[in-house]
Amino acid sequence: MYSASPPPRRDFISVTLGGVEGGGYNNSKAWRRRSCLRKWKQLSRLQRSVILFLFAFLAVCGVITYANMAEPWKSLTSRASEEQKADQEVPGLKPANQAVLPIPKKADANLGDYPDFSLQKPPKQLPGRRGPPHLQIRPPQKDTTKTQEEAAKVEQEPAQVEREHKTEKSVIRWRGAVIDTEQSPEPPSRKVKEPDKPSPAVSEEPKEPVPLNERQLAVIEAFRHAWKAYREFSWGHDELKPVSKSYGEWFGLGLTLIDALDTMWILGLKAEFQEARAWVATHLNFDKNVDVNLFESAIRILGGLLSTYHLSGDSLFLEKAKDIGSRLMPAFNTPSKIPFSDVNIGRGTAHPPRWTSDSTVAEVTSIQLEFRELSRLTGEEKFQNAVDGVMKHVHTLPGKNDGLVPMFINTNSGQFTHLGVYTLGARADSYYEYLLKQWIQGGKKENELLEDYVKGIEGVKMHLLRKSQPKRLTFVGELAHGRFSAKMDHLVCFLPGALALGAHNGLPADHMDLALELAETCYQMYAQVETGLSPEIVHFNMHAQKDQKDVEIKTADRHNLLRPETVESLFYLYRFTGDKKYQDWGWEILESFNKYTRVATGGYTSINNVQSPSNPEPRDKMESFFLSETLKYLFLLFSDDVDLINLDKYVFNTEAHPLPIWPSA
Ligand code: DMJ
Repeated sequence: MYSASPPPRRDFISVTLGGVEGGGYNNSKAWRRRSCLRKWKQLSRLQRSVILFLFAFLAVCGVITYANMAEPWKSLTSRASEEQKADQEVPGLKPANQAVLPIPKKADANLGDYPDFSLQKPPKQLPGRRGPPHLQIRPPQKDTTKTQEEAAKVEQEPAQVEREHKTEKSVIRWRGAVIDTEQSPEPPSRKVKEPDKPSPAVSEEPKEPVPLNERQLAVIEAFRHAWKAYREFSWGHDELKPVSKSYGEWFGLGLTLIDALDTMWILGLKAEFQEARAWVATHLNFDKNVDVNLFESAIRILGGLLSTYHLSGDSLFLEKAKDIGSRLMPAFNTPSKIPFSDVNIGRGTAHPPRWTSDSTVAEVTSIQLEFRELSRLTGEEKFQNAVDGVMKHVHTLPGKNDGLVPMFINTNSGQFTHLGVYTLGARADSYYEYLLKQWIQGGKKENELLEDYVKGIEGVKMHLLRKSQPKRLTFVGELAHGRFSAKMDHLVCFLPGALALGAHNGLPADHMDLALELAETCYQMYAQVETGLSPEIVHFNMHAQKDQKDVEIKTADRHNLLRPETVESLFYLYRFTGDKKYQDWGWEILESFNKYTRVATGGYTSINNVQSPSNPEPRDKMESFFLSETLKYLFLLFSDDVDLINLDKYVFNTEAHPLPIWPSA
C-alpha cells in the first residue's frame, strides 16, 4: 500500500575532502617527482643510456602491435563486403546452383522493357460493373487500418521502399535488369558459370516492350484491388478474408504472398514485388512446428519460390525453396515410399490424415515438377529420386482402367485403394496433367510418362466422354463401379489446356480437337449460369427436354471459389490457335468476377451461390490461387506476346508457376 506521509528524514555524514585536495595529494606528487629526478641524476651515463634504449624499444614494439591489431578490423570490413556478395549466392548449395542463375543482359536501362504499373493510378472502373448490394461496401474515407509495420512501409515513397531493400544486401533483377546498383557489376553467377553444369533457367531476353491493352490493364487493376486488401488486412498471413477485413491461416506461411510473387513479376508490379520480397527475406521462416500438406506446399510454396527465382534471378528465392523442399522430404519416409499427405516442417515428422493411411493419387503424383527442378538447381538428387520413385511405382501399378487411375493410394502397401471410381476431377486431375508436363519439362525423353499420359487420355475417351443436350457439348463425366455419372468438376477444365499443350508438343491431332470441344464446354459452364460464373460442380443434361440447359446445378455444388481452370485452358487455346473468341470468353469471365465477387473495400471473395445475381452470398475468403493462377492466366490470355512466358521455354506447374523446360543435354 502507498503511504501518503513523506519519507522519514535521514541524517547523512558529510565528508569534506578539502584537506586531501588542498594539500596532501599535490604535496606528495611534487615530492615523488623531486625524488625521481634525484635518483635519475645519481645514475651513471651507461645506466641512463640502457634505460632510454629500453623505453625506445618498448615504444617501437607498441606501434607495431597497434598496427597488427588494427589489421583484423580492416579485413573484417572487406570480409563484410565479401559476405555481402556471397549473400547473393545460396549458402550450402553446390556451385551448380550459382551457374544456373539467369544473367542480366543489360543494366538498369532494361527497366524500361515493361512498364511499371505499380506507380500508376489504377485505371478507371470499367463501365457497367456493379456488384450486388452487399458487395458494394464503400471504401473508408481514410485508411486507418494499417497497423502493421509492413503496411506502413508501403505508404512510403516507392523509392524509399526500394532504398530499404537495398540495405538487405540483395540483388533484384527486374526482367533481366539489375535493380540494385550496389551489387558488384558482375553478378556472382557469372563468375562461377561453368559450361558443363546443368543449364540455366530460361533468362528472358531483353526485347521491345509490348504495349499493354485495355484488358490486361483491367487485370492489373483487379490484382491491385485484391493486393491492396491483402496488404491491409492479412499481410504475411495465408488468406485474405475480404468481407470481414481479416485473414485466415492454413499453414501460417504467408501462402497468398508467396503464391502471388511471380504474378506480380509478370504483371510488372515492381514496388509490390519488392515489398513482398522484403517480407520473404525478413519474415518467411519455415522452422515452425506446423503441419502442412505436402502437395499444397509443393505446388504453391516450392513452385512459387522456384518460378520467382527463375524470373527474377534472385537467389533468396532459391535458398527458401531449398529450405522448404528439404523440410518436406520426411513425407517420403513410408514403407512404400509413397509420401504421406502431411509433414511437420519444424519437427521433421510426417503422417497421413487422421482417418486413413491413404494418400490422394493426384497429390502424390503432382509434386514432381517442383522437386525435379529443385534437384536440377541444387545438384542434390534426393529430391528428384524421391518423386521419380513415385512415378515409376505408379507406372507399374495394377488397378488402372485403360490408363485411368483410382483416387487413393496406400502409403504402407503402395497399392491403389477404393478401386473402381474414375474421375478427371478432384483427387485425380493433376496426375494426368503432370504426366504430360514432366515429359515436357524433361525434354520429351521420359517415355513412361508419355505412355501413361496417352493411355490416360485414351481411357478418358473410352469411358468418360459424353455429349450433353441440347447443345451437344462434349463433357468429361465420372465412372463409379461401371456406372457413368454426368458430373463434371470445374477442376476438370484444366484438361482442354493440357490437351492443347500436348498437341502443340507433337501428340495426336485429335487431342487438339478434343481440347477445342472441352474448352467450349467449360465456357458454357459459365455462360449458362445466372451470374456468368461456373459452379464448383455441374451435372450435364443428357436427355433432350424442352427449355432445358446443358448445365444443371445441385444446391450443394453452386459455389464458386475463384478457380482458374477454365481461364487457364482459354489461355492455352488462344496461344495455340490465335482465335480471339477465347480472349472474349475470358473477358466475360473477368467481368463476372468483378461483378459478383469483388468486394468494394478491396479483395475478391468466393461465393456460395452462382445462381443468385442479387445475392451470391460472399464466403469471405480469397483463395491464394486467385492471384497465383486466375489473374495470371487472364493476363496472359489477353496478351498477344507469345514470348511473355513462352510455352516452348516454360511449363506451368499446377498452381500456374512457370518452371523452365530443361534444355536438352
Ligand atoms: C490449385 O491449387 C491448383 O490448380 C490445383 O491443381 C487444383 N486446385 C487449385 C485451383 O483450383
